[in-house]
Amino acid sequence: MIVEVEHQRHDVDLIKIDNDETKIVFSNYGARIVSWKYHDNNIILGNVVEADEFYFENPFNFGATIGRYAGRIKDASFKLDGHTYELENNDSPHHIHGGSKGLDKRIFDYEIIDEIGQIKIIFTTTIKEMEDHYPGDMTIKVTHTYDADHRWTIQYEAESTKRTLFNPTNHVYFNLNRDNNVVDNHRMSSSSLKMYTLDDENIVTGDEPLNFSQIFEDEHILFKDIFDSTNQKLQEQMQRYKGLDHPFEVGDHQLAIDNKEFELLIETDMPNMVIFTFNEPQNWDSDFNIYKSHSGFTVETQHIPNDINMYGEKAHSILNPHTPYFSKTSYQINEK
Ligand code: G6D
Repeated sequence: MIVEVEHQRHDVDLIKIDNDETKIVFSNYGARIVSWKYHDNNIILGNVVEADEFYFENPFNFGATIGRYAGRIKDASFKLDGHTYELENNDSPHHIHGGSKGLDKRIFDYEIIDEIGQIKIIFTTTIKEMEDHYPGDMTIKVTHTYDADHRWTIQYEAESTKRTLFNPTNHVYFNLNRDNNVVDNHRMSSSSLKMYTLDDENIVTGDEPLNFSQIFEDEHILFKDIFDSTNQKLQEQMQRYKGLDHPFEVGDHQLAIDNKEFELLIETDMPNMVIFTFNEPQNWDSDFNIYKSHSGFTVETQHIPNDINMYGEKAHSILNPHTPYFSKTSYQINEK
């Protein structure tokens, strides 16, 4: 495996890893993935342009590390230890993606470790309570590892000076089609798939999740069959959102997504995955916007969004002071 660094403008670096059949590129801007190719096939979105301008402008958080809190927090507000914290309502009236000072907008420091059979990039940054209005100053480490088996692993490590919320994810969009046509032909497979429903403002309802094993009676489920389902509750969600933008509970913390040529295996220690099928990309008025509805899908591993307002002190996203946070997710690509 070979690794090299390319410096762009605005302090943005690209860290390019070559593993023969596959090539992957990361950046210090948002500790993000920029490109992942299997031979000539782009398997993630964004790799058409490796330019810094694209990532600064892009409103869809392509490939970025998202935090402190990945999903929406209802009414941009939460209570912890009897104190009410008001966050930025950047998805008015709600808060999303950690706000405009979130991890995706930061230039991280980094160090490259070239080991036998794998290359690690350790990205580090700090975030202060004055910047994003969550309690506590934090040190954050995001390690991207790429190994000889074409597996990309992300490890999140963090520590806070005060009791706070921490629920990060990565916002990469995949498309396994050689022609990069819409992802409706991709299948998702897991031993169990349960989808949480959303109200009309993208907030988790807390209702019993929809059990896909009962609706589809198959372990392999086509995205198109989900979009066109005649199951009343699922149809209502698909009509409202024009696709998936939903948290799932996934059997054994493992999900496979495939088309005829490739299979993507996702494993995580997180209990939930938010699957978003890029439903309305047309709202971005830019020459960079070459995307249409369902041009890609995300698999954002995390604790269920808005857990702090649903479960209070029992929310898993609460991080105690001076207590190390750790979580890990991997994505592996195989050619069939
Ligand atoms: C997240 O859930 C959200 C979407 O609603 C949003 O449009 C996207 O990020 C950019 O996945």
